[in-house]
Amino acid sequence: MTTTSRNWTRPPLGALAGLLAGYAALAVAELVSAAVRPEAGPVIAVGGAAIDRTPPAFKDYAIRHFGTHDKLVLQLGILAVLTVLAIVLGLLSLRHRKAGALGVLLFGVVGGVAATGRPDSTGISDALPSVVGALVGAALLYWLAGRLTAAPPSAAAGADAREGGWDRRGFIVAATAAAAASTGAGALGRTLNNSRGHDAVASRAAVRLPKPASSAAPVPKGAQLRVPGISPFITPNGDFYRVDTALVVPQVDAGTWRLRIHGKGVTRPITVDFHDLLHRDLIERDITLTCVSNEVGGPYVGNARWIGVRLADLLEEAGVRPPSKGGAADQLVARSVDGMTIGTPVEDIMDGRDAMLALGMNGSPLPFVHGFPVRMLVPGLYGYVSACKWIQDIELTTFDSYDPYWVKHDWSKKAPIKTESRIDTPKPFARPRTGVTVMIAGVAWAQHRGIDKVEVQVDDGPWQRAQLAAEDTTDTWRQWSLPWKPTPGPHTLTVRATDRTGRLQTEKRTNTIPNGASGRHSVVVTAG
Ligand SMILES: Nc1nc2c(c(=O)[nH]1)N[C@H]1C(S)=C(S)[C@@H](COP(=O)(O)O)O[C@H]1N2
Ligand SMILES: [Mo]
Repeated sequence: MTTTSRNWTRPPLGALAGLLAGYAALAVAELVSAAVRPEAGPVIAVGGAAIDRTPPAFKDYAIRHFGTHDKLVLQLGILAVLTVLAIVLGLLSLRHRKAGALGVLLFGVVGGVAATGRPDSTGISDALPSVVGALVGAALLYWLAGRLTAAPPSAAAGADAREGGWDRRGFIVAATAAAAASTGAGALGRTLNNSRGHDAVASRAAVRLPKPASSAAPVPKGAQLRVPGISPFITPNGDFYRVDTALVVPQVDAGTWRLRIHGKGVTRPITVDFHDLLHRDLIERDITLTCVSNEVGGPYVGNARWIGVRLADLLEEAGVRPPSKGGAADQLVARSVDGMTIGTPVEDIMDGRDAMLALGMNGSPLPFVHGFPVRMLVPGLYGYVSACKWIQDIELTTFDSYDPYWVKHDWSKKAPIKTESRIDTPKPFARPRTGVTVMIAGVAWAQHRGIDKVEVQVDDGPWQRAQLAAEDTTDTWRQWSLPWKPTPGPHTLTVRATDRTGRLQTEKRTNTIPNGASGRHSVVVTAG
């Protein structure tokens, strides 16, 4: 009787001990990370390390399928794995107390190594949250497992407790106390970590964007077609796609932010602060940004009105010359506060286009997720080779001597945006009414070259010229539309654009890796 009851209760209690130890470890780690850096917490560090090591194809898959939720999915996945491991270690500790505790320590070491190995790591102290958390978790597991295997102190325990052959009272007291203490530590850590962002939030709220010295012309009236379902010409900030490797959105205080420009061919290195930038001559420009991970027909493209400082002006002040004028550096490497590195051709930045350090997006300071306080933008280039968010350092170097982050991950060193077009409406599998005219409409882009023609094909019919919306600038996308009266049954609608260099959007399908997807967008609808 006694043995059955022990066999029945002990494994669940062992699992519970493991879970409590894991919970305590994470809670303590959260608290310690508040003293070190929030980004050094074990889940963030392991998640970040996972992102760094994910093969590009899989990362692309994750971005496509989870979109902006990819990071949430990753963190939930890590927590799920940790939960299983905690249970396993709890069960193990019933038989081998030391092994269970050592197992917890081992995961602390893994977390610590992950944290110090991240590109934004500030040193060995980044290992502390994981290691200290694991020490506490290991000690707790060792103690709890001891209660589960020890005979109860015969004087204090009643007959019931003795029957199971374990210290029921000691376990319950220790478990309850540990759960309460962990919750307290975790909550305190969370609060401290969250309060770190307060200065940054206040500094953003205080920003007043001055009137630009060079304003953008108003968006031409005809640039926005009145077609339901088409992407708005200007993408509101809240709808603008987000792609980056940051599990914790950097919250930079504009008041302490600095940007340094230095490196090869820089005769006068400069450091600017936010106030300096804000009070220079500002330009305002409409620029359509596109991610290299955007599939044909995909959502990772957006158009905004940006305000910033011409990057070429700053580079000239620093004494930089483009390679075509004898400059020594052909690559500009931008570094962000989260350790991202992005490499851009110096020639492109200095060839007269509106490459900028942007401070404003659609009339407000940059949102935190889009790079507050300052990001880079270069019309015509995919984001991963031009659009460094949370920028803090610019180094002039050469393509031969340095590979930035994405290039190390198998993407091309240089990547101009490919001519592309997308059908926004009708949506795939829509059911338009036979014989009733509907609008086929969408957007086309070939930044810095401009869109000259968009054509639509219904099934295997002739290519029909769509009506183009008014052009804002060659750096922005262009809307288009074509009325269509469907005949009954299924139809495939396909779109293709021609850019101002006369180049027709290729029908050849390529992957997003290494330098952007190509091919034509099709939508299948059925008229009934
Ligand atoms: N610091 C930092 N900047 C970054 C990235 C990043 O991961 N980290 N991703 C780049 C990529 S791949 C793109 S497409 C753009 C996306 O900018 P958005 O998120 O504002 O749309 O930012 C670029 N700048
Ligand atoms: Mo991107």
